[in-house]
Amino acid sequence: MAVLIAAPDRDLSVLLARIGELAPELDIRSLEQLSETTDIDFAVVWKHPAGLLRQLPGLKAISSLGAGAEHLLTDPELPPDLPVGRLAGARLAADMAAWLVARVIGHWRRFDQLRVQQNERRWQPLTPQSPPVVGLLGLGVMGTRTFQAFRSLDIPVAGYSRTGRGPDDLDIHFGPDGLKTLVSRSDYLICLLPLTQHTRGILNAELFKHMKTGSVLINVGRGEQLVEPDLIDALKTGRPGEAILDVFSTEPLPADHPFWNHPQIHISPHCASITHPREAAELIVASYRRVQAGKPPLGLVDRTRGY
Ligand code: NDP
Ligand code: OXD
Repeated sequence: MAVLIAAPDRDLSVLLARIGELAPELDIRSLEQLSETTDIDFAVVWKHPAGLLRQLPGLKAISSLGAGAEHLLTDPELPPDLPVGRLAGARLAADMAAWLVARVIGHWRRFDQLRVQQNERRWQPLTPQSPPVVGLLGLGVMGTRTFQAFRSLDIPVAGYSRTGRGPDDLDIHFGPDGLKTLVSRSDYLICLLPLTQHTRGILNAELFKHMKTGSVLINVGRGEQLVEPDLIDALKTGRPGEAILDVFSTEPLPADHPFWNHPQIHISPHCASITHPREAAELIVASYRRVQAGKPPLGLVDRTRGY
């Protein structure tokens, strides 16, 4: 029995070495060592090549190498009853929270203006405005850790989830009216939703109409959740006033895409939080041990719900 780890766009050397230290008895293969495939019973994949799953008839379970699993659920070759897991560890969530706190605080406290003043040798302390209200769309592993990070700084937070589930001490909205209420209160609206048939295109012209003038949209969920032409139009109205985007419908963002040099858009290349090789190694070993014991993999995804 063997585990395949397939992530063509990642350097897996640290991950594979760490698994070797943690569980030297495991037969771990990468895409480069794929001559024999019938004995692979667990695969951990990220942006796997088309056709890969067809070559793995012995799979008992599969896991995303990251938090999002939509890349697996949309593979037409995914066997219908195969349990699908994901790796959403504490480090991944903490890195996401840190990134979002940095983005919001840097914008609120006007770090870019301080740089301008430095360039002009101008000594002018900037008095902070009252703390902004942060609205979180999605209160799962990533959203909950992000809430805790903002809460620790006494920044007001409100949240939105499908069922109204989320941290006990958070003001949580749900349903279409709940979404409008949350959006209309937020100075920074952060999308941390998984990509599903219900969240595809959720950041659209209708939602932007409810945003505060001058507010900031931050998307770290998935690019397909944003209707990109709607955002370009909405920025002209000031609702939102700016957008901070880490994920895009097409990645890498094409060289001629209008987002690159839009003055109100700040982009990053899908790196708000990236699976940590050492944390992933521990989670993969733990997940495989569960599968070997006849249990579901870690972070079992509800395939009907889509996350
Ligand atoms: P979880 O599955 O733990 O949480 C999902 C959350 O979204 C839950 O609160 C769920 O609500 C809510 N939700 C799902 N569908 C809807 C809907 N239709 N309407 C309202 N709320 C909904 O996911 P994670 O927190 O672990 O990760 C979220 C996403 O973050 C990932 O899927 C990935 O796309 C993205 N991500 C991006 C990274 C980056 O670097 N840019 C890094 C890591 C993750 P409920 O609980 O009520 O069902
Ligand atoms: C993830 C990601 O889903 O990096 O883990 O986007």
